[in-house]
Amino acid sequence: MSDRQNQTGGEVKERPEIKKKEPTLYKVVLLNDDYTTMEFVIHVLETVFQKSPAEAFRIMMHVHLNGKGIAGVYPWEIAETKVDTVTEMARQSEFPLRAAIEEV
Ligand code: TYC
Repeated sequence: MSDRQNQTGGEVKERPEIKKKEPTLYKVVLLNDDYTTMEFVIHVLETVFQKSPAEAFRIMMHVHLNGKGIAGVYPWEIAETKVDTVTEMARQSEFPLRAAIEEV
């Protein structure tokens, strides 16, 4: 192997492998409706979004009073899976609860 192959043009790469791209994050929001029970929404927040009982109650009341509220913030594929899980849990329990994704 010739020496020339390992020579650069003199440029120096500064930490080229260290810079990491942050994933774009998305909000999963819960939407209010008149029929889903408060208890069910709290259950969803605790099981799908890993909220404490107190935080789940707070978020549920925020959605109830304001129309919508943030359940969590995630990279796209995880946000999509959370929405699918909420939709399927609501369907099985025959509640109209809906979740949506919004850009942060
Ligand atoms: N508004 C519902 C009720 O009074 C409770 C509720 C809260 C429903 C949050 C949906 O995302 C929701 N039973």
